[in-house]
Amino acid sequence: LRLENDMRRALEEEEFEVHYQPKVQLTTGAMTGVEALVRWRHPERGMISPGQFIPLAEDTGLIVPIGMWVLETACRQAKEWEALHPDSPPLMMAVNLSARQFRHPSLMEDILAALQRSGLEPHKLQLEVTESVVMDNSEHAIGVLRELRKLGVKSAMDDFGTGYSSLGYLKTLPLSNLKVDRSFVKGLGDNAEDSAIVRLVVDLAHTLGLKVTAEGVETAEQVAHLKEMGCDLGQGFYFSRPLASEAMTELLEAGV
Ligand code: G
Ligand code: G
Ligand code: MN
Ligand code: NA
Repeated sequence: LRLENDMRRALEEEEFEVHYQPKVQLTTGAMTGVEALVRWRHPERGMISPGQFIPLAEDTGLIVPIGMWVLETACRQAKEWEALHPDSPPLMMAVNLSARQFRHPSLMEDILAALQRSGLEPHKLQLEVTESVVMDNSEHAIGVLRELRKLGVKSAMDDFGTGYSSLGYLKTLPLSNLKVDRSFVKGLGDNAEDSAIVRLVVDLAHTLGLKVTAEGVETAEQVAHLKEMGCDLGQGFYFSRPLASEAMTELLEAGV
């Protein structure tokens, strides 16, 4: 209860921060996007990770205003970084949407508002939703994804392989990217099952016309396997941990 009350105040007190983790094109090594990851700098408890407070924010509904703040902050940041990243391809800003945000009636309005207020072009924004969210309420989910596509906003299925996707249903979803869950990436090379699963997801995604991102990439060996499989993008500690905005700005200024 204490944490819940603290969270209600945290937005006004500006205790939330957004950190950014690079996504790297595996063939070139170029950073082509970042994922926005919220952090809470609590005045007494220090940094609280989203794993600890997002579930509570989801239960209380506070995820809607917090998520809106993250979205707008990330869009403004992406607009600011555009100038530092003039080479093609453009830098894609990915933002996570939780189940409650995805179902909220004001979602499309909120996204449009964030794009308009920041001036970010819709095709430079990608929204990451988990498998269970998209598979949960199919009619609604398809409707939202269609509207996003109409707007030009990209969408990714996060943590793919951990839920229960119907492959037939996946075919009908207007997505642009699949993110292979890090639990499968972890075993690449050592574990025949994990390697087979990742290869399958890469081939499936490409057959469906989607790009694939491997999450949780930690070793050069994993990168080699992913390249051999034709995986498009990698994200993980091997490339970079999530960085505060100042650190990411330095990285972009250095021309990475
Ligand atoms: O950064 P970390 O590994 O602690 O993130 C834990 C979980 O919190 C991840 O599943 C991530 O997707 C989620 N998360 C991080 N930032 C956000 C956010 O801004 N909104 C939502 N809904 N989830 C987030
Ligand atoms: O569920 P989601 O994929 O959105 O979770 C993103 C979280 O994963 C980030 O908060 C980040 O801290 C964590 N993460 C990013 N890269 C790695 C990695 O290479 N290994 C592990 N174990 N976690 C990672
Ligand atoms: Mn994510
Ligand atoms: Na993820």
